[in-house]
Amino acid sequence: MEQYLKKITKQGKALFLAYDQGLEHGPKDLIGSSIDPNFILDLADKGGATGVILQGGIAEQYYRASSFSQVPLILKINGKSNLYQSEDPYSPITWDINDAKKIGASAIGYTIFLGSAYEYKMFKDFSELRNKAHAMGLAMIAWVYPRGKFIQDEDSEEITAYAARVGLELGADMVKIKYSGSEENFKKAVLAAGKTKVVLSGGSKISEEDFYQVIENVMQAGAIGAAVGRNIWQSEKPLEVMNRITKIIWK
Ligand code: FBP
Repeated sequence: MEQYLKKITKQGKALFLAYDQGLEHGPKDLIGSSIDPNFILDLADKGGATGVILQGGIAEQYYRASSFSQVPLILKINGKSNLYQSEDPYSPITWDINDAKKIGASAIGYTIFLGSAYEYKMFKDFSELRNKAHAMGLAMIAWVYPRGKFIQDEDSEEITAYAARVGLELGADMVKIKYSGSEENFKKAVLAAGKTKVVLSGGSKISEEDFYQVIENVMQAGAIGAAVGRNIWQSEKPLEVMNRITKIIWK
């Protein structure tokens, strides 16, 4: 619901700097300066992000203690490593939601692996966390990633629209979904999400020009913005990339 999104949007649009990949993928993703959480917080601040996405440990040790805490914190409240490669993934809760405000959170992010054998557990976790988040005045963002042995193509038009719809059905204020290949395809996902706002989930690093085109396409399709990690901080000029993305989102 829109009332919860005020803190993490500007004129109804959003650009989140995602930085939970150290848990999801390991330090191999965190090339160059991006290994240092302070570098990311500085970047989020200078690049005008409307939110920074962190796991609780980094939020507690860096965000709370920093002068950058004017960039709203989106606490990523579940996560898993990629060392145990289950055909059907489950992402456990990693932080106590009751402490979310203590570390300065404005919103909660939760991953659902749609189609996994453990989907039912993630639906249950999500629903409980959502109710608590709203009672605390925090927005609830669902990362909905179709994944598991029954998912043939994680990025197809149909499955992406299904992921977006699940965000609406489960009462997410915002749903974060992967790119489905074209503006036309993505439009169907935005339509399926109804009143739940849609943001693009960045994905692995591609050429900067190609990435700007993806942002352009999803904005044309009706998304309100993007949550981007690797395509920003794996660039040699991360601030420049953020500035270009910002221009597309707020044009
Ligand atoms: P990126 O822009 O780097 O893809 O970050 C978005 C994100 O959702 C992160 O929050 C998360 O760590 C990562 O993607 C997970 O990606 P996957 O599960 O596809 O490996």
